[in-house]
Amino acid sequence: MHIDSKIVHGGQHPDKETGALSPPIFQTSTFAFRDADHGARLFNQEESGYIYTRLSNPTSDLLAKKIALLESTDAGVLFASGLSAVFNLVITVAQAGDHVVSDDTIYGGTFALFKTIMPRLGITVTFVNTADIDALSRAITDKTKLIFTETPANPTMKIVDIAACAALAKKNHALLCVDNTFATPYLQRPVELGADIVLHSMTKYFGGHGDIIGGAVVGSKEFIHELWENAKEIGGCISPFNAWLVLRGLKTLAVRMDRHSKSAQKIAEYLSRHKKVERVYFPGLSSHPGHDLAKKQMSDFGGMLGFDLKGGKEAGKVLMNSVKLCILAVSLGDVDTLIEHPASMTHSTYTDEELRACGITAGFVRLSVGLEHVDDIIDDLEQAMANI
Ligand code: LCS
Repeated sequence: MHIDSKIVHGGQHPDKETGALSPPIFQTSTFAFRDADHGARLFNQEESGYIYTRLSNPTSDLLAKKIALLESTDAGVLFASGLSAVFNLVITVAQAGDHVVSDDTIYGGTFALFKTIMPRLGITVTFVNTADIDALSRAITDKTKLIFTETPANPTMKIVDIAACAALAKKNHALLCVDNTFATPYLQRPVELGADIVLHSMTKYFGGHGDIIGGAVVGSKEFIHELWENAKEIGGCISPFNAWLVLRGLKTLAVRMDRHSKSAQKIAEYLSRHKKVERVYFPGLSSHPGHDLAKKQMSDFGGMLGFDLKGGKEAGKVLMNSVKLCILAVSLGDVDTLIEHPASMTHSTYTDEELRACGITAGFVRLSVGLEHVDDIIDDLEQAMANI
């Protein structure tokens, strides 16, 4: 089956009893036991079944299985947010005394979690450019349990060679986790390239409509069981209703990603011709350093892009304050085009030096290209550019 068809049908069937095409929402906190022994057997994991929604829920399970299927792996656990997914992942793979290598260009919230929270738990994190395989190799120690990377990276759209990172992880008995939020499995499937674990902020393209927060981790059955054992005690489960909204949003992922990608390509080309623009960051441009690699490991380039204006930060502010159709907001992957300033917003957890080191300039503007008519988005940017 093609990925488009898996996105529609994968893991889902009309309800056996009623024929309902849309899956029911099991909006319940708890599940009745048949008798006391049944309850005890479920708690003892001698029999499978539902106990309490923090542990598992049929609506969430359906979505977790579907994401695992789309990512060509076995199973998954869902969380209340993408960041909760990252936290649970790391504390499952690493304990006090262990080491994690993370890419230096990642979502600012993940960066803060790695920089400030993990060391408090005795887990040290080294930040490195994982696109530089020699640098990555040098950062790995005998305590390294996890390599964590995003590709395309938030917000610079840096492309990381997943297969090369996977080979290095294997050689060093560490696990490779790829945050696949920007690409989605429609455009890129890290497990097929050798990654062990895939993480998603479902808040973005999976939900697709800007109305939920959620996270997912998928991987091998054994790893996911271990993750679940921790997750149920930590308690950051997704709500059944949010899982259902993601199930609904996911159905249109393929058509949305096609449209996001096509419009982003056209906008990136428009921006790169613009006299007020210094540089455009979009892997679909042949000038992007990761263009060839992106062509190899992705089927299209996605809907995210960034750009520097010649007038730097002040020009960026004028632009963001002048847009009328685009919305000045963080988050991404929504129906609406969103514009934001990473250095003062999503990546304000980075110091100026850290921003410089990973190439996020003071004036960098990030655009999450939505599903409006592309010419209307360009017209809006054009009228805003006139104010600079
Ligand atoms: N991973 C990536 C690549 C992200 O972009 C985000 C959030 C997360 C994980 C965390 O997921 P959450 O907890 O928000 O569901 N990125 C955001 C951004 O760029 N703007 O606002 C949130």
